[in-house]
Amino acid sequence: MKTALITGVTGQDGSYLAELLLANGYTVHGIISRSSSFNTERIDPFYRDPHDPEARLFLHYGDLADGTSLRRILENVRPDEIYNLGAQSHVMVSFQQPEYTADIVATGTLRLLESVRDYQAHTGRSVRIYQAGSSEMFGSTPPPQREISRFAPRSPYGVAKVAAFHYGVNYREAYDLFVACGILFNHESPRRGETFVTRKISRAVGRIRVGLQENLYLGNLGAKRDWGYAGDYVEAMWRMLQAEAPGDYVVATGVAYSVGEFCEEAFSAAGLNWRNHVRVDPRYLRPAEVQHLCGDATKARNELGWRPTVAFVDLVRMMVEHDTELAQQERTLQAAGHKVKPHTAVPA
Ligand code: NAP
Ligand code: G4F
Repeated sequence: MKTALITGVTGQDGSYLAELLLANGYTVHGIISRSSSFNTERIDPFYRDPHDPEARLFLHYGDLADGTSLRRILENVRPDEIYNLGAQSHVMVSFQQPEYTADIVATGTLRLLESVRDYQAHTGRSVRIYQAGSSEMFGSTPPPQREISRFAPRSPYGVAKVAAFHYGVNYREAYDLFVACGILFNHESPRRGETFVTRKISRAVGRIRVGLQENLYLGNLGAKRDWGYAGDYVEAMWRMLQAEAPGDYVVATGVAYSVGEFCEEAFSAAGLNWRNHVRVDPRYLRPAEVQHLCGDATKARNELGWRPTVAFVDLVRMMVEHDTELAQQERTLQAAGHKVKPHTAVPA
C-alpha cells in the first residue's frame, strides 16, 4: 500500500484528498501548522486517534516556511507521493501580505523540492510530487485558458504560483524528479473557506433565509470564474500522480459564470431575490482584478480520463443547503440563549 504526504491537509482540498487517498487504501500523513486555536475542523470527521490500530491518517507539525521540518518529516514518513497543497491561498490577502505569500507559495515549494531532491539522492527512493498550480497564473490572458496559454498573473499570489510552477518544471528537467503541476480553476464545496466569494455568498444566503442577516456586501460582481466541485478536482490530482510520466494539466469545467450570476442562483435556490440583499462595498475590490477565467481541460480528459461530475447549479445548491442547515443550528442555539456568531471579524 502506498504512503502519501499532504501539505495543507487541513484546507478544503487537503481534506477531500485525504479522504480520497484513505478510501484508495493509502496511509496518509498530513502537515499541520501550529495554531492557537483548532484548525483541524475539516479532517476531524474522519481522523482516528493514532492508538486505534485502524488509524491510517497521521499529522505532523511543520511549515513550508521551515525547511528543517520538511526534511525531518520526509525522512520519517518516507512517502511515495507528495501533494503540495499548503499555501496562503487568498488572492486579496496576497496584496496585503505579498512577502509572506511569496515565501510560502513560491519559496515554500522550492524548500520542498530541495528536500525531495536530497532525499531521493541519499535514499535512492523515488517520490512523485503534485504541485498545486492555479488558474490565477493566467491572469489577464483571455479565455479559454489551456496549458499553452501565457501566464500573465495579476496578483502577488498569482506571481508566486507562477514561480512555484516554474520551480516544479525546472526540477523535473534538471533532476528528473516526477513533478506534476495541476493548473486548477476555482473549485468550491461546503468546506470552502468562508472568505472566498462562493462560500461568503452561500453562508449569507443561509443566514438571510432564516432571518439572521439582511444584507451581503461584495466587491466586483462582474468577474467571471469557472467554478467546479472540489471533490472532483482532488481526483484529478491523484490521477496526475498515477500517470506514466509527469505533466502539466488544466483542470476546469469549461463553463464560466459571473459573481452576480452565482448570487442569482444561490439566492433563488433559497426562494430569494439577490437584488434585494446584495450591496457593493468598494473595500472588497482588488488593486488588480482577474476578470475572466474559463479553462479548457481537454488534455486532462484525454490523458487522465478526468471529467467533472458536478454541474454549477448542483454545486450552488449543495452549498446553499449545507449553509442553510448551519444557519438553522445557529438560530436554534441563539433561541436557547447561547451567544453564537459566525466569524464576521475576518475581512473577506
Ligand atoms: P485552503 O483551504 O486555503 O488551504 C490551504 C492549506 O494550506 C491549509 O491547510 C493551511 O493551513 C495550509 N497552510 C497555510 N500556510 C501554510 C504554511 N506556511 N505551511 C504549510 N501549510 C500552510 O486552500 P485550498 O482551496 O484547499 O487550495 C489548496 C491548494 O490549491 C492551495 O495551494 C491553493 O493555492 C491551490 N489552488 C486552489 C484553488 C481553489 O479554487 N480552491 C484553485 C487553484 C489552486 P491552515 O488551515 O492552518 O491555515
Ligand atoms: O472567491 P475568490 O476570492 O477567489 P479567487 O480570487 O478567484 O481565487 C481562488 O481561486 C484561484 C483559482 O483561480 C485559487 F488559486 C485561489 O487560491 C483561490 O482559491 O474571488 C473570486 C472573484 C474575484 O474576482 C473577486 O474579486 O470574486 C470576486 N469577489 C467579489 N466580491 C469577491 C468578493 N471575492 C471575495 N473573496 N470576497 C468578496 O466579497
